[in-house]
Formats: sequence, structure tokens, C-alpha cells
Amino acid sequence: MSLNTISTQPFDGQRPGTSGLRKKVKVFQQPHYLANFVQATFDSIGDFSGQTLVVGGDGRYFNREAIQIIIKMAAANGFAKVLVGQGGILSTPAASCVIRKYKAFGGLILSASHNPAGPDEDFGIKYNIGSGGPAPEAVTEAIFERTSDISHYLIAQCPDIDLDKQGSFELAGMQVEVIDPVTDYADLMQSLFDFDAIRELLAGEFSMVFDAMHAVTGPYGKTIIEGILQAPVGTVINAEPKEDFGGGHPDPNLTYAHELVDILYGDNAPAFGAASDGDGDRNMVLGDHFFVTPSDSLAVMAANATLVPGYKDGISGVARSMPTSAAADRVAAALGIDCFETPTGWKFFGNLMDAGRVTLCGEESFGTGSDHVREKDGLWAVLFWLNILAVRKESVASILNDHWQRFGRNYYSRHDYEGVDSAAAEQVLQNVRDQFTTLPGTELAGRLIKTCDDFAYTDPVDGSISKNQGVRILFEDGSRIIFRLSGTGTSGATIRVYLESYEADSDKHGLDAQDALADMITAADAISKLRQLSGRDKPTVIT
Ligand code: G16
Repeated sequence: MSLNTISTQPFDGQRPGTSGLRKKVKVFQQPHYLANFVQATFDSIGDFSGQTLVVGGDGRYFNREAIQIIIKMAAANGFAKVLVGQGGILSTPAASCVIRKYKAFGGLILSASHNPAGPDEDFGIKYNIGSGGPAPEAVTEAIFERTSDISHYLIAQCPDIDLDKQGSFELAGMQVEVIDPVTDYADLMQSLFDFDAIRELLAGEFSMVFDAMHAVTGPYGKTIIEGILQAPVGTVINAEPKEDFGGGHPDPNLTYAHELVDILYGDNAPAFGAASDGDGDRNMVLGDHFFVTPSDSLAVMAANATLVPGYKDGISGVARSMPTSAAADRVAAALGIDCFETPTGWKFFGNLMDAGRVTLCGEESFGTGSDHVREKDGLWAVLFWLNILAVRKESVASILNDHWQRFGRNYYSRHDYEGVDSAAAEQVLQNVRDQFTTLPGTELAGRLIKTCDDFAYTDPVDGSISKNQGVRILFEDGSRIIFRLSGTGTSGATIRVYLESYEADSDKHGLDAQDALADMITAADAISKLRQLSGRDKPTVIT
């Protein structure tokens, strides 16, 4: 067995986005493309000799090939051990759990999240640090810098590891341990939630459906929901992870999780429905004919956290990404705890959790999580809700109505325009920026504009500054219109428009969000010329 040094040349565009490097599979399949990025990562993360690396992915097309390359490069670069999920599978939160539990140096997670999978679709890779969280910007920037002057990489020349067999193997002097991808994660969940109470709930009248969308949470849902919690077989649907996610788009929202939505809005709907995404970190929660926005979900969890054993002593603080609605802020104020507003991207929560400043975090993009790991966690959120439902013994709708009664309702919606020409998308944001000085003090959608800005964030823990994180129009009454370009797409640009309006009067809490926000939607278009510039007369996705 030999360790080879392979000559290579830099590829353009290997800058990690909101959540790692995401490109078409065909881009990753170019000779040296993946290896360059992996070597640049290894060159940028410090001294890991003698340490452990965790590797796993969401099972999408090219997962297995990528893992074989990474394991051989880890051996050649001096890691002592690689922990890899059986079949190459580790959900993103499970990878975070394994990194933390076994005190690994870090991990490489292979996923393009909810983006479709298959030979012509997407692939992705990201590096997570020893805390289990996504590498902070300083590290991702260092990796990017390295990709632009890389000249060689190191790789062991040896046969592939059998990823389907659990056990410990030797590869070029390095130990490779193939682990069950679910066990450690399931143990962690049992330490946080009242499984007896949830089991009792599921044994009664209550019924639920969990849609794994042919992606990574299938085995996790089967083991935890149908196995340990003894829900009826068939509760977890689309449970077999497929390399192409069954040709679907495993993004748990009202558009792409339509199979689940149809069940929850159909006749004899179950009391609870949930879905997770490609890599298991996102979640959508539904009641019988009822959709819980991710922003409200975070707020309800924060308000009910002490009902859950793992959080019974209270939460230290809450954090939400800037475009997420301010519903959680109101709960934090009532609890007398801090609420932090960070840029989009789970990596921004890491420092706050490590410093003990926040326990719960959430994003409008169907992400919620806590300091039990350093990723958002889809199945954890589902279990959190089940624990609340088991204790309160009320419907999802009744819990939300009660919540709005107490805190008021933040009407909220996100409109996405996908696959827009990049220059046109930039112009949409620029059109709003051009009015930053003239808009404040004027009225829009019947509301007085207080201020406009490009959101910037100073990390309260390490002082790092992140600029240009979204164009904001902030109104005197707390309403907001925000424009942002997605950092996770792989073709063209995606414009996201976030709309929020607060309603204190409980007589007005029963509206459909699109109706409640109709004047803001019209105003957002008028001010940015969004539809004209994008050539679209309506959003691709509304959540
Ligand atoms: C990633 C990030 C999230 C972010 C989401 C959407 O999620 O981890 O923090 O909110 O993308 O980002 P953008 O609006 O830039 O597309 P995931 O589930 O794709 O890893």
C-alpha cells in the first residue's frame, strides 16, 4: 500500500456557501475536484495527526464514491481513525452527535440538503469542527483561499472499504470504524425526551405520519418512531433512502412535501404530521388541517420547553436568523431571557451555544435545534413536538391559538423566486438599496417606514463581523420586508422575499397569512421591481 502525492490545479468557485460547497454532481465528478476541496480543508483546519474524523452523508448519488476518496485522503494526511456510518449514511444532526460524543477532531458531511439528487442533480460537502457545528466563516474562507492555490493532494492507494459491514478495519495504517448510523443519535434523543409519555400518546387515539421523503431520516424514523416508540408500522412513509430521493425534492415545505400535506388536509387526517429533508436537519410540522410556520414552531418550543425533560430547568436564551419572524423574541421577553438575531446559516449559532448564551435556535427555512448538537435537527424537533403534545393533550391548532392569544401573532411568509438570472437578482436588491435614504419616514402598505439597511452582524462572542446579510425595510409597527439572495442554490439565483406583520388583536388571528400580508406583498414588488426584473409573475415557492 502506498501513499501518493497527486499533482492538481485549482478549480474556480470552490467557495463554501451558506452551508458548504454545493454543486452539480457532474462538477464534483471531474477528476480531482472533490479531492482538491478535501485537501484544502485538511490544509486549513490545524494539526489533526493522531485524531479522529467523522464521515457520512445523506446517501445521495455519489455519496459512496466520495466517501472512499475521503477515507483514503484522511489516511494519507495523518488521521488516526475515521468513523463512518454504515452504507455511508449519517444524517447531518447524527454526524454532529457522533463528532461530539467521540470527541472527534471534526467531520466531513456529504449532502446538498434538500436539493434533488441523482447523476444530473446536486452534491455537496461541508466541514464541521470538533464542537459538531459547521465550520465558522474564518475556516470556510481559509479553505476557499487554499483551493485557489492548491498544487497537490495526498491519497492512499489501496482497495475500497466495505461500507456495508459494521466493524473496525485497517486502511493504510489508519483505523476505519463502520458504525450503525442511528444508535448514538437514538440514545441522545432518549436522554432528552419523555419516551414513555410519547409511547403512551401514540398508543391511544392519537395518530401521526412522518414523511422521510426517500431521504436519510428513513432509518432514523423507523428505529425511533416505529421501533422504540412503538408507533404502528407505516407511520413513517417514504422510509427507504434512495440515491435519487425517489426523484423527489426532499424539502419539507408546503410545496415539496405535498404527499404529507395532502394527508394532513384530507379526510380523516391524523392529529400530527411531520417531514424532514434530504439530510435530516430540517423539519415541517403540521396538525390536522393546520400548518405551523417554522418561526412559530420555534416560539412554541421556547414557550413550552420546561415540559420537556431535557429542558425542564429552562432555556438560557433563544437565537433566530434575521429573516425568521420575531415570534420567538416575544417569548424570550416574557421569559426574561436573551434573544439573538443572527445572519442566515446555522454556523452563526455555534458560538452562542458554545458560550452557553442560547439553548434553542431556529430559522424560517424549516430549521430548529438546540445545544444537544450543533446542527439543526429535524427528528429532534418532531420529538420535541410529540413531547409537548403528550403533556398538553391538546391539538396542534389549539396550542397555536393559545400561543397567539398570549403573545400575539406574527403573520409571516417567504416568497422564493428560483432560477432567476443572477444580474437581475442583484438588481432587485440594488433597487431597494437605492431608496435607503428616501424611504424612512414615508408610508408603504399603510405602514410608516422606520429604517432601511443591509443587515450586518457582530458576533457577541468572538467579535467577528458579517456584512451584507439581507436588505431590510423595517416599519414602525414591527412589520418587515426583507430581500435576500439564497446562498444554497446551484443554478442561477434565488431571490427570497420575507414578509412579516404583527397582529396583537386575537380577533384578527384567524386570517390566511397570504391575505394578512397581501398589501406588503404588493408593496415589496412595487419597491423592488421584482416581477418585472425576474420575468416571473409569481413566486416559485411560497412558505
Ligand atoms: C442551509 C443553512 C440554513 C439556511 C438554509 C437556507 O440549510 O444551514 O442555515 O437557513 O440553508 O439558506 P439560503 O436562504 O441561503 O438558501 P440546509 O438545510 O440547506 O443545510
